[in-house]
Amino acid sequence: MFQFFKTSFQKVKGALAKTRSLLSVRIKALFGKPWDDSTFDELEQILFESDLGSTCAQDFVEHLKNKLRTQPTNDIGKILEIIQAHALELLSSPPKTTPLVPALGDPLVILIVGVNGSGKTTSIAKLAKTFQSEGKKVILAAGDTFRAAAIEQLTTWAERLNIEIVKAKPGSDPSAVAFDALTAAKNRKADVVLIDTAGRLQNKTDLMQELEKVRRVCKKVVPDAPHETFLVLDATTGQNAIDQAQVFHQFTPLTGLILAKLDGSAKGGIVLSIYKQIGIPVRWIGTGEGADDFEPFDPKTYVDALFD
Ligand SMILES: Nc1nc2c(ncn2[C@@H]2O[C@H](COP(=O)(O)OP(=O)(O)OP(=O)(O)O)[C@@H](O)[C@H]2O)c(=O)[nH]1
Ligand SMILES: [Mg+2]
Repeated sequence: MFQFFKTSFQKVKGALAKTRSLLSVRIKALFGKPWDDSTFDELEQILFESDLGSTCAQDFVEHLKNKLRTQPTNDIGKILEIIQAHALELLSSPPKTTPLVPALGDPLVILIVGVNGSGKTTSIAKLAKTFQSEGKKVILAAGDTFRAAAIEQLTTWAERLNIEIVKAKPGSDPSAVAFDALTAAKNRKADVVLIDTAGRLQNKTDLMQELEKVRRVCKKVVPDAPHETFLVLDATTGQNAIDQAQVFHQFTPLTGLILAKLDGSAKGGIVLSIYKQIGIPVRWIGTGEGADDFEPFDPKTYVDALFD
């Protein structure tokens, strides 16, 4: 057990190395020498550059200012503690959306959405492996029928992980693939169905209508499905990710976010901004391209790794 947590922390810490050098290392240097009011402007800039966004960066600066006014200290350890505690409080705020629990005998249906190249298919493989390691029977639905390569990519993962996949010819209706996958899951008593979707269509309206249809058709087989809808965000895209989350959430109620490619990003502060601005919980983080490079999002581990 202890070994698991240690590994998980090390992985998150590794993924956040770039952000840490931009964020906590600079904050330590900033408050490690005599400071005055102008120091807080520099702090705001550092937070902004780590992708907290302006609202969130200002909130952190105000919080620290207030704390230091009532309990003045020059101890950098204590100053970091104030920032860390504030981050943890933000990340522990209750989510605005709640996932549904499948009815007895029904599979858990998770719809995976996100823009082109954000990391959807890879995240599906990672989720599948996680459920598989818990002894669950998983079925993949190749709902990105827009490109032949997308179906092939998911098929390769399914073969590698030895997981069943339901697919159709490129160009066919994704909702039909979802219907077949859910029917197969019911017949074969599978525990989980993961549905891949296209990230790019002719335009936003087409994409949202397609997702809406997939949701509608899922309900014909499993009335409450999809129980979860995860939006995959590419952490390297920074504040753009916030806009994407807002657009998707407007059309397709999201129950959680998967933040992929955190390992390549210097913008790990985006997580704080996400909680401040949209309130949809980050559920998983992607820390690399392999099926094991995936960690459940834990606020404490994240904050510890960010400021370690
Ligand atoms: N470093 C890193 N790379 C990742 C991660 N997740 C995905 N990738 C890579 O990002 C690229 C795109 O990932 P996909 O899973 O194909 O993304 P997608 O959203 O399915 O893309 P489309 O199907 O084209 O819309 C691939 O090269 C993945 O290997 C991650 O957590 N870390
Ligand atoms: Mg894909």
